[in-house]
Amino acid sequence: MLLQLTALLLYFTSLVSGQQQCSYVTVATCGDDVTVTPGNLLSGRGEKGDTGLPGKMGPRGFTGNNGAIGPIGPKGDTGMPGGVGRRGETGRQGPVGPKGHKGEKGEALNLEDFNRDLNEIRERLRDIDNRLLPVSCLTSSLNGYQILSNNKTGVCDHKWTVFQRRFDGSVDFNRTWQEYKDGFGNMEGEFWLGLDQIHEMTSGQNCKLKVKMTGFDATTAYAQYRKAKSVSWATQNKQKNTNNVFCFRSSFAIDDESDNYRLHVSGFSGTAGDSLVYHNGYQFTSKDRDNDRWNGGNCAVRHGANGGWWYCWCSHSKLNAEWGRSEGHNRNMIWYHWKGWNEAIKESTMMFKCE
Ligand SMILES: [Ca+2]
Repeated sequence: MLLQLTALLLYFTSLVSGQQQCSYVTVATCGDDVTVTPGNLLSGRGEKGDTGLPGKMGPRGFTGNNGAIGPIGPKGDTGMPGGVGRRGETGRQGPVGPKGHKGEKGEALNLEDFNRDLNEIRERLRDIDNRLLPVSCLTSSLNGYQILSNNKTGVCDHKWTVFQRRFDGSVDFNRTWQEYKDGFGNMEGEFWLGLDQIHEMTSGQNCKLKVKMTGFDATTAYAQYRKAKSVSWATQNKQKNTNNVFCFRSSFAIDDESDNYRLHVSGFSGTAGDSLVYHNGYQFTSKDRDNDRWNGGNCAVRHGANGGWWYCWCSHSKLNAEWGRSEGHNRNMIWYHWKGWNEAIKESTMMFKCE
């Protein structure tokens, strides 16, 4: 301020001294920039000056404090399950359960239903029995009388099927055709099995025949018929076709009733001699059915009661004749090649075995 007053004093001094060639004077500044024009000085206060330039930027502030700790993060995933624990021990046995309830009162028995059920059970048992039964004596392990399958019966003797047995005359063999066809007698004693069954059990099979005999003198003999091994099949068939000789695979068989149970037997061996081959190829004859070759009458009644047999004219053997010690020519049971015409046979067993 002192300086500004000095300048003003100088200016007025110059004016007083006559120095007016300058229209203005620059007043020296004393800190603030002040422009002084002569006009202002001369005619009053001047206009306000322009705003000065902004000052320099202040220094950078201090670094702020650290921020607060953030919130807690989300929960992690659940871990994998652990391994299976060891098996526990078996528990002890539980106590016995309580007693059951009392049953209901039964209904009255219906006899009709009961009988029907019983018959059904019987049928089933019969069916089972039948399947368990042996087909023939060959498949049976037993000896003596027995029931075979398919409604057949048999008397077995070590795999042989017995179809005729005599030893004491307790059964009458002077029988009709029908009786010889069906069979008769006591299977535990003397009997004839029956022509139908003999046919059925030997038909189409390879069967052999055995005849066992005992005399009244207690001597024994047998005759057996089985296929001769020396005769080939071709030879047998040739004989059958050309010579009308019955050569079958079986050495023993009988045809059915339509051919009157014709006998086929061959291949003898044994101790009794062959008194049956004479009858080979002939039909069966009974006292009421004459199929023999004797034109003079019926061989079944020629020398007394001869019983049924495969007579020709008439016989070399007749084991179904009246039982008893012989009392004349060709009477009673005869096997000519062993005991001749006048000595009867006491016991006979005829049986076959088919394989
Ligand atoms: Ca005759």
